[in-house]
Amino acid sequence: MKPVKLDKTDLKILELTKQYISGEKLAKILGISRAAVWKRIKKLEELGYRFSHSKKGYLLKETSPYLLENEVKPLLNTELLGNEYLWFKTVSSTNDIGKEKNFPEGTVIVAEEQTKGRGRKGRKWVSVAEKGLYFSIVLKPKLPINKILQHALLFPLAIVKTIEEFTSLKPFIKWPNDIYINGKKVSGVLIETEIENNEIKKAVIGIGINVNLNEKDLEPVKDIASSLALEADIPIDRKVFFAKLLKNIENMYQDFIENKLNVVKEVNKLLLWKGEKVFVIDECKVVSGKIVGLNPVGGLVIEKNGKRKEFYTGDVSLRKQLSVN
Ligand code: BT5
Repeated sequence: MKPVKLDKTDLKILELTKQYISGEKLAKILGISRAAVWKRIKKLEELGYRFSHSKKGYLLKETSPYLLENEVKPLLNTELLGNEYLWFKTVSSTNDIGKEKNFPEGTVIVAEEQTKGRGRKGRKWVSVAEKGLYFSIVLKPKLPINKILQHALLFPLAIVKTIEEFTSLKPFIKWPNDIYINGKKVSGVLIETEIENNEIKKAVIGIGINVNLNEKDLEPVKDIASSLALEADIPIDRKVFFAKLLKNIENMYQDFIENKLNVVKEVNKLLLWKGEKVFVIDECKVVSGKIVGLNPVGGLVIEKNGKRKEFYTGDVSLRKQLSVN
């Protein structure tokens, strides 16, 4: 699988076809044959652009709905995230790509569709083509391992902030990595890290967000999942949302690295099921209790009969609806 990028000639075609232009004239300006022009138009159509072809020539009628670099970059005002930007129409999992090579920090890998999208512990992530956001970011934070959990909580926090900026919805964070709206999951984060000398050497942050999925799309996870569009009752512009989210992640990441953001405090305010009775499943061990909040390093604190227990990994479910995947 290779990432797809438009080259200068493709971009020039998009520019020149904003008005009707004949194939002959296009070929002349671009210094290529008419057959080559036709081939490129075909390629652009496969990438979601729509042209009208008539006696007058070509006219760009619709821009691509895909999160291609040339579509997203003009909306993006980040310094680090997206400097290296890889777009795939289909991929097994964007995290697999992120782990493959030594990409520079800030590399963003995005796909319209994943054939093997995954959650934690090998669980499946439903990735319906062109309707969600499926992407990974490569970071090299050089943080000590006791900050791993706080670093991980940063991403759900940035997702919540972006949803709040975009809609009037009230998202919550289900510790440690899910976003819930009105009791349903709309997003999940999968972080895969390489540790060396007790430091995070590389982290691949995989983010899945149900942006414009409808009920039928969510059939495999019905009853537990929803999408931003379903909850907000309006379609969401994926390109603008994505650019905003990357900016929020970058800002929060930089603030966190510079000790200017107390992630635990912020996530504590957004914690799902605080004060409610839950089960925590951690490596086959099931513990029940009431959620108290987070401890200073981001671990989940549960209380039962006056005794407190702290968790650093695991899955939380409400006592009344225990679900083990
Ligand atoms: C997660 O795992 O929630 C992490 C999901 C991360 C997905 C992104 S997409 C880009 C990158 N590339 C990847 O391959 N993955 C990342 P976990 O907490 O283990 O939750 C998985 C569970 O969520 C599943 O077992 C289902 O119950 C549920 N689920 C699956 N697909 C869903 C969806 N689209 N929306 C809501 N819930 C879903």
